[in-house]
Amino acid sequence: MANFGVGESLTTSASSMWTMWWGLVLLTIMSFLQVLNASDPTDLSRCPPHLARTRYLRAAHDWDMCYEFHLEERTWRTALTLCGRRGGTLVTIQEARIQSFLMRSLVSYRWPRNGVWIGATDKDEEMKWKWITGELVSDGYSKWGRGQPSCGFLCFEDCALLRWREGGRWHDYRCNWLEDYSFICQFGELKE
Ligand SMILES: [Ca+2]
Repeated sequence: MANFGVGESLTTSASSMWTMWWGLVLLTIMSFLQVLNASDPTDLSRCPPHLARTRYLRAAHDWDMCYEFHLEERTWRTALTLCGRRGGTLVTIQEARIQSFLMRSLVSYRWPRNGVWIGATDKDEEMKWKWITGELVSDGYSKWGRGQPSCGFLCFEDCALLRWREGGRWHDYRCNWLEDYSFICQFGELKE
């Protein structure tokens, strides 16, 4: 009888170990899927509803932003206005992870344009570059190309352009005059 009791409890503990093991496997798979989902740029569920759900819209859930990539080429000022009309703004890149996200996206699109307008300008005060959301570029991340930005003769170049085939380095360009490039708008993700 005693032996039977031991055998039974052994069987019970083996099956509960088995259950635990499967439980762990399941938990691991679920948390892995959760991580995948949390970083999935094609999950557009929290992007503002008026934005078209095309492959040119991507979401960065880690910092709650949606990015709309525009192939059409405009001046910096027009691009700024177009983003604003849609309730967003030209993209701001205050952190390295934002630059990496944008670069990964441009690579995945095989973006056919080299120049992409970003939302930095020194039009208010020469060589004092600011994001259009107000922060000074010099206070945070930046990725200027060699010798950029510059203020040569008359300092006409007041707007920032990302050249993605140059490792995503930034250059200063004229905001308005015969300078048409693609651009990226950004929009805050809606709260869950
Ligand atoms: Ca300037």
